[in-house]
Amino acid sequence: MLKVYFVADTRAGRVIWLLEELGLEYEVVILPFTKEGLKSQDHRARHPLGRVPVLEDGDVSIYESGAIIDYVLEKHKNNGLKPQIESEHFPHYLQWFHYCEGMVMPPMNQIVVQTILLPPDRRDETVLKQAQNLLTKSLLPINQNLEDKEYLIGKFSGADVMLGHACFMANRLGCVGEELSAIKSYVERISTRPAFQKAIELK
Ligand SMILES: N[C@@H](CCC(=O)N[C@@H](CS)C(=O)NCC(=O)O)C(=O)O
Repeated sequence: MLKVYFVADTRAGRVIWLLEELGLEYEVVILPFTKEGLKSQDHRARHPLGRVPVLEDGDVSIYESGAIIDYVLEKHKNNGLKPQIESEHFPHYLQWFHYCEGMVMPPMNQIVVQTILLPPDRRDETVLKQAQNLLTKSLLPINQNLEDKEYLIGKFSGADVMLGHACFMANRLGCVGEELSAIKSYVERISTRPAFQKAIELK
């Protein structure tokens, strides 16, 4: 059975969300977001940096949320959540799928570091402001794309599992302002999906 190494309120939620959308059976190992939980020898054997998510599937062990999502869609079940290569939606599916970790997550990581992870005396207001500006710039094209669509490529897809989850996190961090109203509606839409709710409620 598929086994997901998971920490609540992290990217590991993407994997649970997808598995729930597809109705696949899986087992979850919930790790605490602590040094002992993630940087143990056992977990470093699964992920050299001691991070989540990790997916185990028999003899296969794989990390990187995007790789895991793609692996599951290719290897296990698709339900139309990944367009065929011939589809007109395929290029933009790839674009939004990779835009998540490539453009949105780097400034968001920095915001989390500067507002939550670092002790107050080590936080840097300039770094925080730069990250906030960069995140807003990165969110603008997503907002524009969603002005005439319910989901990133029109219908719900694996790209939403990646980037929709990132938009949800950005909104929760207070980084989705009124000028990004299409993203706000998108986050509300995603939040009504039962599979998403399961992933977000898992603690
Ligand atoms: N690009 C990786 C990022 C993995 C990652 O940084 N995960 C975070 C949680 S969202 C983590 O495990 N952090 C623990 C740590 O930094 O010690 C992915 O998409 O899986």
